[in-house]
Amino acid sequence: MPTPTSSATPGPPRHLTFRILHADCGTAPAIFDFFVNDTPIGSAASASPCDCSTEPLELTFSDDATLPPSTPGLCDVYRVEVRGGGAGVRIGFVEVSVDTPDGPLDGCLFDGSATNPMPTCAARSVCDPPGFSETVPAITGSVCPLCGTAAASTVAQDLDGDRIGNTCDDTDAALTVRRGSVHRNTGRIMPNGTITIVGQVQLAAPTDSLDVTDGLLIRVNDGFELDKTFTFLAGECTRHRSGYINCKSADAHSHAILAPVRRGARRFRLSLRFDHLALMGSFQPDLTVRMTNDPPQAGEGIDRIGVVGNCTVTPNGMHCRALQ
Ligand SMILES: [Ca+2]
Ligand SMILES: [Ca+2]
Repeated sequence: MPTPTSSATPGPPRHLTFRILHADCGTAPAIFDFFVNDTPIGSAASASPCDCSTEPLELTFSDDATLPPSTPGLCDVYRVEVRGGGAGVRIGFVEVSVDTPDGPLDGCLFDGSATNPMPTCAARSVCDPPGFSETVPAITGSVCPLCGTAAASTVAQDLDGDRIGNTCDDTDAALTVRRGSVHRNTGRIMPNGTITIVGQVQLAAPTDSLDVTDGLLIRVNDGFELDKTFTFLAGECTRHRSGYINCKSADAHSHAILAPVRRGARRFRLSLRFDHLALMGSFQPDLTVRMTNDPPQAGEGIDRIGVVGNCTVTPNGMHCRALQ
């Protein structure tokens, strides 16, 4: 599993370039203030008129005296504030490009609106889709080092904001486990152990999604020796237009369903069932469920974790149910 390579020794500042596609329709030129990890690094006045500009304001910061030191392995948080609450300023996109020892890293912090699920900061005019937003007082986002073989993503690089990038973080978001049951194998010929989980997944950010194109990984642990990992391969998960996701292993022994609470909702009912399992031994609280997608590799993907306590241990299994 990839691990963050954070260290207490600060590294040299990372040089960076902000690009702000905007139109200034105020009575006086807007002033932008720039920050790295809450440290102010400079300001600039808007030079864009109130039209469908295609030329972003571009500012490079490379003065080691004003940039804060970087921490190897950790994300940096970039913020641009528009003085006066952003009145009269139409923001098309805000992109930041960062020079790191491993090469340039880009982040598209904003593109059209704060709820755009797919910001790309592609070259365009302020007026072209996905358009612009007015009266945006501040825009914030992270740019993170990568772990493993992960490909650079321009968006939502640190879902939980702990400054460990999604590809290095083994806990990116939470899921809720409402009920969980495990039964050990009692079959003499065919294994008949089972694990069933019922819970909920709430997407963690506007850019968060349940992309199961590459499959889905589920890991279930108890407080003792139970540690089972189930992998749904690419093609074993189907996503319907309503947002409903259905995964089924080729041997039909593993099932996962993520059903939006209503069409297009960002909250999903999770149900998992794994059967024909040769589970041995006894079980102990608590029951922990980890779900990883995009890609379905623990650590590198989006890892959502949930725990249920309040368990009853029986001779052949354990049943857990959230108290509320
Ligand atoms: Ca993180
Ligand atoms: Ca992760």
